[in-house]
Amino acid sequence: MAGLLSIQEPNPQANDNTVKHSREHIAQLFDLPLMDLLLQAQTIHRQNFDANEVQISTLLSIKTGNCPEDCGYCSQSGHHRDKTKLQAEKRLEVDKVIAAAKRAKASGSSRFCMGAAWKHPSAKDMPYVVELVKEVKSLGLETCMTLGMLNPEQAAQLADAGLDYYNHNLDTSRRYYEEVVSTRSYDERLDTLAHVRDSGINVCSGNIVGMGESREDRIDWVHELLKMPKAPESIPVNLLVPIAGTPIGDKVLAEGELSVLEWIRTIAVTRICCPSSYVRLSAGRESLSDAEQALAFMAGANSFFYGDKLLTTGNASQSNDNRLMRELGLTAQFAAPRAAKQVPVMDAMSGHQSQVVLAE
Ligand code: SAM
Ligand code: DTB
Ligand code: SF4
Repeated sequence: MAGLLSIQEPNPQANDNTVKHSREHIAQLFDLPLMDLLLQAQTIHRQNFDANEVQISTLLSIKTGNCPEDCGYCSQSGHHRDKTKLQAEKRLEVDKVIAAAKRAKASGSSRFCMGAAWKHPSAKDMPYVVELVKEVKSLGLETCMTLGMLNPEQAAQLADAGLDYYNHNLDTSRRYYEEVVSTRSYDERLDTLAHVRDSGINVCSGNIVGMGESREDRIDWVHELLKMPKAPESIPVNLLVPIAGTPIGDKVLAEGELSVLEWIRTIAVTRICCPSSYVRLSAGRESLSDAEQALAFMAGANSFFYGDKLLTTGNASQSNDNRLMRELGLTAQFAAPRAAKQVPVMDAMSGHQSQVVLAE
C-alpha cells in the first residue's frame, strides 16, 4: 500500500481542520496509485462525514448571458456570443425565482444556488438579491449566490440578509488563469473571497478540470486553497462542459477531453487536503456513467447539483439521480440554514448586552 496515510504532514499552525500539505505533498498525492489514493480519501472522508450522506443543491440562473467578462469556457460571456448564440435574458422576476426554489425544495434539495452573469452586482441589483436571499431562506432552504466580484459592503449586505454560501471559483492555478480569462485577475478573485470570509458567509470556491491545464496547475489550485486562512466550506470540482463557440470548449472538442480519472484524482486530493469541506460534483455529470460517478463519491465527494439544468447547460436528469442514489445507498442531508447576522443589543433599562438574530 505505497504511501497510504503516510505522506500527510499536519501543520500544527493550521487554524482550522485543513491539513496544511506542502505543494510537494499535494503532488505526491496526485502521483499515488489510484486505488491507494481512493482508499486514503475515503478513509479521511469517513473520519469527517457520514459516508453515505450527500448534500444536494439546485442551481438557477437569475440573470443569463451577455457577461462583460471573457472567461474562455463560459457560454455566458458577451465576448463569445456571436459564436455561442446564447440567448441573453434580463433579471428573473422574484416570484419566478421563488417558484423554482419551492420546486427544488419539494424535490429534495437542501440548498438553492442563484447565479448571475455579472462582473459584479451593481448598486441597483443589491435590493433584488437581498430580497431573494430573504425569500428563499424563509422557505427553509440554505441559500447560495454567485454574482461575480463583491466589495466588502456588498458582502456585508448579503451576510445581513442571511446568505449561507457565496460561490466564487478560482477555477485553476494562478499561472493558467491568465490563459483562461483576461478581464480580471486572480488577485481580484482572492480579494472577493477574503471579503466573503470576513463577512461571515460560508465560502464556496472550486475549479474546472479539463480546460487544457496541466497536472501542475491542478496541484497549484489545491495549494491555493490551503494558502487561504481557512479552506472553503464548499468546494465544487467542475468537469469542463465543452461548449461550442467558446475558445476553450472549441479547443477541447477538437483535441479531445481529459480522462475522467484525472477529475476523480482531483476530487480525492481535494478531500484529503480539505477533510471537513463539502466537495461537490458540479458541471460535467451529464456525460458520466454510474460507475464514474460512484468512483467520484468513493473519492470523497459528498455533494452534487440536482435538477435537469445547471445554468445554461443540461445536468444529469433528476430521475436518473434518484435511481443512482438508491442504487448507491446514498441519502440526502437536511438543510441547516445559518441565522441572519447576529448583532449585539443593549437593554436600555438593565444595560445588559445580548446577541439577537436579525429578523429576516
Ligand atoms: N459570473 C459568476 C462568476 O464567474 O463567478 C458566477 C457564474 S459562473 C457561470 C460560475 C462558475 O461556473 C464558474 O466560475 C465556472 O467554474 C463554472 N462554469 C462555467 N462554465 C462552465 C463550463 N462550461 N464547464 C464547467 N464549469 C463551468
Ligand atoms: C460551480 O462551481 N458550478 C456551477 C455553480 N458553481 C454556479 C455552475 C456550472 C455551470 C456549468 C455551465 C452552464 O450550465 O452554463
Ligand atoms: Fe461571466 Fe461568470 Fe461566465 Fe465568467 S464564468 S463569463 S464571470 S458568467
